[in-house]
Amino acid sequence: MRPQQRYKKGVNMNTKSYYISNIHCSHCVNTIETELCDLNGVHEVSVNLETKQVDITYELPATEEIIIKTLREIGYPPQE
Ligand SMILES: [Cu+2]
Repeated sequence: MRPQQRYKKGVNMNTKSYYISNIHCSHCVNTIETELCDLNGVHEVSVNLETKQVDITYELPATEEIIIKTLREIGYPPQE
């Protein structure tokens, strides 16, 4: 059985996970969350300090390209 979709609204809702090796403290977590949540179309950002994993739920006008570009600009280049 397929898992239920978390969001009914937004047919093009996507969730992507990235590994960001230089996340090292709560300041990094806050910076990433704040900057990504500011992007139009980003619905949810979850940063795990232990695993250095960032989960991002988004839809248009946010795109993977914009998210990656933003992360690079703020000094946290992601590895998928
Ligand atoms: Cu830090």
